[in-house]
Amino acid sequence: MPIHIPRHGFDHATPSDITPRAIYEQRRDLIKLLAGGAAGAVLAGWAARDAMAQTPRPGKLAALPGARSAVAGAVTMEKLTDYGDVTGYNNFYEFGTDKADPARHAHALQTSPWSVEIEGLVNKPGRYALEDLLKLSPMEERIYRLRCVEGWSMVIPWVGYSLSALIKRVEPQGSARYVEFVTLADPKQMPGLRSRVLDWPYTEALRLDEALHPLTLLTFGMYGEVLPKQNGAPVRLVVPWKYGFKSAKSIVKIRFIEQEPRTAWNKAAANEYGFYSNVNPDVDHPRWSQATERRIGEDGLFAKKRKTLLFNGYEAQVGQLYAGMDLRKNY
Ligand SMILES: Nc1nc2c(c(=O)[nH]1)N[C@H]1C(S)=C(S)[C@@H](COP(=O)(O)O)O[C@H]1N2
Ligand SMILES: [Mo]
Repeated sequence: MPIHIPRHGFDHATPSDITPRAIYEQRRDLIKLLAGGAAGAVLAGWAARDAMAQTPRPGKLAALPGARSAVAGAVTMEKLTDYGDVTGYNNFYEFGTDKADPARHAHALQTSPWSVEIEGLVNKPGRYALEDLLKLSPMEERIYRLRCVEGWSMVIPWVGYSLSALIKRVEPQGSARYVEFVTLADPKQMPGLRSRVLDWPYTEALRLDEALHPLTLLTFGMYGEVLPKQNGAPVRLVVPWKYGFKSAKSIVKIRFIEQEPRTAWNKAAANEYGFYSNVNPDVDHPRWSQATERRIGEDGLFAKKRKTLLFNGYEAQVGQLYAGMDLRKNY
């Protein structure tokens, strides 16, 4: 039975919040140490429960707990965005362009059975069943900021593991330079495909070193549960230092290629959506500034604005990937 934690106990990352977290981490380390011993099974159970205790579980979908991630930059102490906002205010154009459309229409999405085809320049191509992907590496919880190109942001506790675990498993060949993500495009399930707003299927891509970066999360859940359909069930990407549209939802194919591919948004408006799309307050979108953002749920819809951070605040972790590159040209 999941233990119930009152929401407000976790909503505000105040200094008084930080001490219990530190104690909690020490306890986890202790549990890990002890878990090797005879009482291992019981203690592992406690550890799993501890992981759950980090984040309030909404109790709406199947549980998918993840242990606190050890990856640097995986946790922000900012207040989590309300689950209702994270599941009610979405971009998922396959279900319509209005922010409320995905929550309204995504229930039609069949997420089981599901598989992801791995193809292109790898030694181990093939169709990977979702069940096998779920077991490929231990689940971690990562609290990441998601910064949408339109100027809003959220803070979400995602559950998944580094995409690098899967990439290493399929053994990219030396010529593989880019990783492309192809998402589901089924007109029977997705009413938004009737509109020509994008060239379906929605595709995205990363340079191989970006895809291998430990922060790049192959994501199966959020808030301790499997992903809601409007958030990209059953498997999506989350690339926290890039604008949200790089984080492709409902992935059906991962392709290893040599040349930088066009992406769905790049095809729609190349001057507005470059290949890199790293969050950058100094490079404006042609039609609006990127210097600030509004945090969903904070002080009303159009109230206070926050300063947008270079690489969405993950510069220490990912800045090196772009050393020597002109970020104005490679936007
Ligand atoms: N397949 C697909 N993936 C997608 C999109 C989409 O329209 N289709 N929208 C992107 C955009 S613009 C953003 S900001 C994020 C939003 O993710 P969220 O709704 O879980 O917050 O998903 C991204 N992934
Ligand atoms: Mo977005």
